[in-house]
Amino acid sequence: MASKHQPAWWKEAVVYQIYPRSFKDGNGDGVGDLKGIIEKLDYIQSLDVNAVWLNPIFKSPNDDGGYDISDYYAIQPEFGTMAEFDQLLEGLHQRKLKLIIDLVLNHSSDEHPWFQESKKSKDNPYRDYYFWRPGSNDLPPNNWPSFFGGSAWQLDKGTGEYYLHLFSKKQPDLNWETPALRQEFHNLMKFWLDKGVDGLRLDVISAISKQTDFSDTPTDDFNETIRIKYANGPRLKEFIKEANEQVWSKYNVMTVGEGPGITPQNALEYLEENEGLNMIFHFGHMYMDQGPGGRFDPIPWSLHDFKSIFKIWNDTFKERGWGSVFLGNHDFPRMVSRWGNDKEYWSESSKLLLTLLLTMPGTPFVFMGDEIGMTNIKLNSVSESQDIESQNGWREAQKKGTSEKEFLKAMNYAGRDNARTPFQWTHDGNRGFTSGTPWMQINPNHTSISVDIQESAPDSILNFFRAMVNLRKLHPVLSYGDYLPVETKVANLFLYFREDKKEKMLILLNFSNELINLPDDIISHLTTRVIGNYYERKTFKALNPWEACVYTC
Ligand code: ISL
Ligand code: CA
Repeated sequence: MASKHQPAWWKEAVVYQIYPRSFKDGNGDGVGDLKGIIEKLDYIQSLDVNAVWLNPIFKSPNDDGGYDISDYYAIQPEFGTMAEFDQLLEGLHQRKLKLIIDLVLNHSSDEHPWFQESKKSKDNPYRDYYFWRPGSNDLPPNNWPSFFGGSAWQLDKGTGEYYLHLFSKKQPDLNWETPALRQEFHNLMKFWLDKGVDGLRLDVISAISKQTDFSDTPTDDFNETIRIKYANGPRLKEFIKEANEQVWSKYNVMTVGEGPGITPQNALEYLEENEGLNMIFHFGHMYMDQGPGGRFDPIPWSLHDFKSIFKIWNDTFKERGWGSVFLGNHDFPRMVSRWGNDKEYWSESSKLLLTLLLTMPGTPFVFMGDEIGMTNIKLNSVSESQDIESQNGWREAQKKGTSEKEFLKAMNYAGRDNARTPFQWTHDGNRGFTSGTPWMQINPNHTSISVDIQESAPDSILNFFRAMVNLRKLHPVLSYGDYLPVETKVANLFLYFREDKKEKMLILLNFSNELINLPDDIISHLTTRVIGNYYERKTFKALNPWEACVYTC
């Protein structure tokens, strides 16, 4: 069946996400920076990826890992200078690599001049760049909870009103109802696109249109509140369409919107050709193991649910729009610790997850470190966390009488620190990341998980990743082909075909520590194995623990 999707670079790209603070320190202050990334351009190119997504690199008090921007036109001084940014962009382009920057337009830092002005008085010209509302009887305007615990409203004594902050109180939400604010952001996007940036990752874009009646949320389920109250606001489509008309349509730019709260039912509304975004990050699988209390209320996940979420989304984008696939990023625990087995089957399950990521429909986004199987880190106290979401989460948990031991368990399972430990370049200490003292402790298992160990080992995760990326490039069916999941009663088996008019491939994944016998009708398809994470298949009739293999049929 011919693909209905028009070809585009970003549909065929494999994107590599870099969290600059933790990738490579180029000046010895223990904090990753642009100079460090420039030093590692040849490594990035050796991965055979096509684009790099940088988490925010703009001036920020760093209350939330740079997602609190105080100057959208300036590089975070800790990360370097605009000259180094230009050098990095040039270095990427010379290697035929594209650059995607991360713009945070739902909120700014409270140290941004706009907010400093806005809070001065009720009639300040910048007052309506943010949302201010009177409370009542010392209570906030409504019951909305922040993503980071507590109320989403903060009282400002200066004018006696509350301002909205869906995230930390140092991240006041911007008011997109104000045309001057939207114009400011159109100018901002043009500035960075004129410099030659190839893509925009738009942070929490699903929340930029607010329901300005600010009525209470009717539910205690946080992810439900995101869906019905924070995301999918009445003017969201309009604001995206306007940005497309005013800016994106004038550039050959890829736009990917981070869309917490966007659903399979409404996603295509935001991806209309020439009106919408090119693609979105959706979170069905990423919230699957979060209970009603959100991240620090973990619940077991099931492969059954995991499979049905992938089916729902792959069906959504079968004819129109375009999907994105990620299994980890800077906001979630390491994929091999969360979905795999980072102990006895650390290598096999890392490779299995990379196989899934790189054989699914949609553009794969690989989080730095997952190509070498970096794992979660075990913090011994909450005070070791450097993530405001965990620190605030602990503050809220204490109010409910949760013990530190209990909270620490949830934090070590689900917290974002897991994804932000320094990249493990060498097996001997911090030297691979920094010549100084790293801003965050490096995972002690760097002695066995590091680039220098894996670079020359033919069966390493790193070299499997390279082979898997290459396989995806050689077989357009893995980008544009149909997705045909195989129904199976076997709980831990994940099987699916990818098919187009020229080719049919079968992907077999065993999400368990046990040997699994394959159904007979599957075995008949097993002609040529093109890649696998076990040297040779001990038996045709079964999959080894955490075995992943791809066959052409
Ligand atoms: O971490 C989450 C809460 O469970 C995610 O849902 C995340 O907060 C949400 O998807 C928005 O993430 C983005 O915006 C945040 C920032 O902290 C995240 O790092 C960023 O990816 C506020 O800017
Ligand atoms: Ca540095």
